[in-house]
Amino acid sequence: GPTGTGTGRLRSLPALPLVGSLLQLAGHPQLHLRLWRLQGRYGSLYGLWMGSHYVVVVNSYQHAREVLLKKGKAFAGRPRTVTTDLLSRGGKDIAFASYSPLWKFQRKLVHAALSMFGEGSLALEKIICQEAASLCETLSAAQDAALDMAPELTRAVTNVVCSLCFNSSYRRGDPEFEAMLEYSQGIVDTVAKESLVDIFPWLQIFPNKDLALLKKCLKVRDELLQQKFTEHKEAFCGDSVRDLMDALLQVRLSAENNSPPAPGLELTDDHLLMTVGDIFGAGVETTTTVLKWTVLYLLHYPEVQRKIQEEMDQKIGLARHPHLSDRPLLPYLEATISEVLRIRPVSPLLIPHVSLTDTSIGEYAIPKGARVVINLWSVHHDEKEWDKPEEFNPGRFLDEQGQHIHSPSPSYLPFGAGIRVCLGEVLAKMELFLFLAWVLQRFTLECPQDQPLPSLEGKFGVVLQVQKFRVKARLREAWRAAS
Ligand code: HEM
Ligand code: PLO
Repeated sequence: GPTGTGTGRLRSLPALPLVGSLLQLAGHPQLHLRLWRLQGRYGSLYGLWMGSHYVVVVNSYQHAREVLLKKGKAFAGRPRTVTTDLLSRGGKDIAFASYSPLWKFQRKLVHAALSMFGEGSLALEKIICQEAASLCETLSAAQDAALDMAPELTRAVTNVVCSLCFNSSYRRGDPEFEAMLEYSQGIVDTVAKESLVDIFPWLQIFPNKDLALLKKCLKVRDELLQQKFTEHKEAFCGDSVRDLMDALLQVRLSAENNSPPAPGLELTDDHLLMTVGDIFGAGVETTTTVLKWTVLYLLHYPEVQRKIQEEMDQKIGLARHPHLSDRPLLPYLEATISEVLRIRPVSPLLIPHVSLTDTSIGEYAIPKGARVVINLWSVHHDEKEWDKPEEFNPGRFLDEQGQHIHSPSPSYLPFGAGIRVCLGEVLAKMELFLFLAWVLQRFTLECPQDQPLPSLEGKFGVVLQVQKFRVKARLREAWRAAS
């Protein structure tokens, strides 16, 4: 039929009163895979009921682009759920707050503060390189041991975000860092994963292990954030802006000086606190996850690792360390990062969107208030768009000469798109490039001899997590000889 008329009736999974379509979804911890497979029976766009909430699932890039870009504003809302309301104090952050004039203002401020500090600033490159050097030292010291790299990768990434947000960093074994690792894991394990309390809010009144864990972790996080915030407010004088926290305090101050905020348009301390919580949380969990996935794929595809190293030896050599300005010189490394972001999207279902008006997707009418889940897993594994989608092949992102990186399909949206596009794309890409370049210039990563290759299966949640695995980081002969 004609498109854009919004008259069609969307196919829906069968639903029962009260539980909705839960029976078809129950018992599937890997929700992204379940929703991907349901396409076989219901087509790429279908509806379902999560308790009393109507959910539309989008599995094709055409519909994803329509929701995110063409009708971005109509779909810029976010649902309120029990767990994300706890995390963000009722949506006072950016990621889990619904669309409003205040949210728009807040997002603009953060964007400005991030460009001022992060992106394009030499200071940030220096911080990342410092952390990369320290990571390499730790790997050197652990020569030939079968090492769980996760804590060291996390510390490196955390220190970058910590410098950026709070102008501080953590040493190895710092108890505050250990506490942070623990609470953040607890939050990732419990928040925004379509758990039963989020589907049936009334379940909160019963004791619930996940909810108790989330509350305990949030208490630790809140104390840590509050302490940083208080320190910054006390030291803040307006003319020296040391970090993102200062930048937010300053832009709030100057906005207020220009004109006192209209009622309801006021950025409270809670708003600033939750915003920094988002940047800090997203900054740590996403980038670390991608680094872990990359290391894991390099163990499975040693020829990819070899090619990255050959490219580096040719273009940079071993006499100096890699810089951000080397990015155009290392297209194969860039392509590898792109391929990791495709094959294991950090955020496999994005964050749910909500329609703010009666609208449509394709020829189907979508009522106001519908939750829209973009299944990025489906979009990145669509056989019509990707040749052998489960195959890890960085080459698909390179042109014929292998010199330039390009997106081979419009079906590639690792950071989302439109009004709700990721705020940290530039920062994340800087970190991924520098950390990987530093490590691979010096080390070859291998699977410990006596162990099977670790599984490539992710664990679904607010980010697609990697299962724990061990690595041997062997100092390269060439590097040894050169130094
Ligand atoms: C949102 C991906 C790193 C901050 C998102 C979304 C995706 C995404 C898919 C959701 C878009 C949507 O709901 O439509 C990624 C990936 C990353 C990454 C793949 C790493 C490779 C970061 C970093 C930061 C960050 C380092 C911190 C500076 C945010 C924020 C949002 C967001 C604040 C919410 C935006 C909004 O709701 O308006 N990201 N992200 N992300 N990201 Fe990232
Ligand atoms: C990660 C655990 C932290 O303790 C809290 C936190 C804050 C922001 C969240 C992040 C977590 C997970 C990844 C999210 C990010 C906002 C945007 C990002 C959801 C829960 C993505 C990939 O969409």
